[in-house]
Amino acid sequence: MDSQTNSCYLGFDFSTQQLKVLAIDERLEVIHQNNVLFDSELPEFRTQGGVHVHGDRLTVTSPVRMWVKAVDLILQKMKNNGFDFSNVKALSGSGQQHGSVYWKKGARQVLNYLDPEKPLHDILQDSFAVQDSPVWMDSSTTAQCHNLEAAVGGAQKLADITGSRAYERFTGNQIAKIYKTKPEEYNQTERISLVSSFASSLFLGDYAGIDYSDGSGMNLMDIFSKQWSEPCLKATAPQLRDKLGDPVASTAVLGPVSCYYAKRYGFPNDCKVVAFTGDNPGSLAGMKLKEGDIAVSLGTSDTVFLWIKEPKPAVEGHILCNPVDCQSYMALICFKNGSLTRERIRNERAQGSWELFSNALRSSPMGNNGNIGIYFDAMEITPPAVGVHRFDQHNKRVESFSEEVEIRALVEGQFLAKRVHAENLGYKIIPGTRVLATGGASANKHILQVLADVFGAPVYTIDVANSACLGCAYRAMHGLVAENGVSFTETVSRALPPQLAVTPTPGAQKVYTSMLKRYADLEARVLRESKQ
Ligand code: XUL
Repeated sequence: MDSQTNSCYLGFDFSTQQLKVLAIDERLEVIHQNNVLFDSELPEFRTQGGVHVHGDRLTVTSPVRMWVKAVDLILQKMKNNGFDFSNVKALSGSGQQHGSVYWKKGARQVLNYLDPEKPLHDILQDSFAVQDSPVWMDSSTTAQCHNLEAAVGGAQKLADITGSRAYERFTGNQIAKIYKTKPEEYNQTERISLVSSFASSLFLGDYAGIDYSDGSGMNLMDIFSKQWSEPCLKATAPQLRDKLGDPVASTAVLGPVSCYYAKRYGFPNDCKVVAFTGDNPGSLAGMKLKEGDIAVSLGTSDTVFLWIKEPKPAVEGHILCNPVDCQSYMALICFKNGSLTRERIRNERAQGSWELFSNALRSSPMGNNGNIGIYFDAMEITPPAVGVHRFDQHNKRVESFSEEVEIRALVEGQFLAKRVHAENLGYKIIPGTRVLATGGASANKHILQVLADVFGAPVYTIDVANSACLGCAYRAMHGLVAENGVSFTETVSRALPPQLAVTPTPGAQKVYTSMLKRYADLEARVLRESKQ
């Protein structure tokens, strides 16, 4: 084989519980996978699920040196498994979103001269001003969120700038808390990275810029100008612009890998580091989403990923810069009442049997004769309301539905909600739109049929195991040609396409266009009434 066919690309994922890596070859086939589990393989850091939950139950951190040591370990494991680093043309990666790393004054110098005789965790042991990095599970910054929204003129205003209203886990609010509670450490900080840009800094041997896409999860960046927002910086902490460095395009080649990796592991000297990004943006790349597509993950909570051209930020959901196309955006919407609610209705109305549940879907008509149900067993995120609400064809509240009507009302209601909230953020179904379904319930064709009918688009199923890693291996490959105008979609066109599961039933569009409007009005009514 010539060297061209041996070429490969690495994608890392610094997730909450583990560090993962995956290698693909030129044909986009996965040729190697490895991982390091934080709790069991790095027990000296005493994490549970990769984190420390502090006494107030709200503060959640991870030891930054654990992540550094995980890099030593994963590269060593790859080497022990005979992985040939000399074929790696480019690498990229992702990190859990929102987490922050505080590099101490002088750390850049240390990064620039990494001694290949030593492991990273020895070299960098004194390089952090804050040892315990706040992560996305932290929800201790409510005061900082109020302060930020007030400073810029309210929640919608903040969303108009940064793509999201203030969220406790978002990095700006975490930085504001560090500044308030650890002013000395803040002053000692030379550079603040996200988990993703911290990870790319390790490979680059220099501070790596925060990419536009993960940078959109900070409540600090103007997602339209792709620059830090002065009013947000000002409301957060002093000298923040210098500590953050300039944001970079998500597709950018940051430079060659540090010679540390060439000498210690045998990477080629010209192996490129492509900007790292957040894990959700990484997954969007791994799912090979295209303009107009929508990915629906049907799990404990249901998550929707969208590719959007003209976003309309709102006080619900998140708009992020798109990680594979700088002209576009992506949106993330989380619905709390997913499979637990589907299982409750299956247990109560279909004797616990998915078969009976599916039979009910098959034998009931599209549009459910005008009956609509909203099932928020737990306080919903999108929208923030709770309770079970049933309406008949005249929008009149009713106490109960028959078994068959209830089952269809639940599934239709869940999918109508997804479409309504996606469209609220600027999503448009276009010719060629695909719905990509993943997660437990995506195995049920009858549920997928309702999904196809409500969206009026074909539904494909995809396997998203390690999608963030895979997406970043694709991004590494794309980074090398992005400057020449080659699109990400073109780069991944050789990968296996998703499986077509179902197509919309004729007549579906007519039924659901009017139902969508009714659903939106009824949901707004539920929200209004719940606030009274
Ligand atoms: C997204 C979020 C999580 C983390 C998990 O806003 O907080 O999905 O990215 O790794």
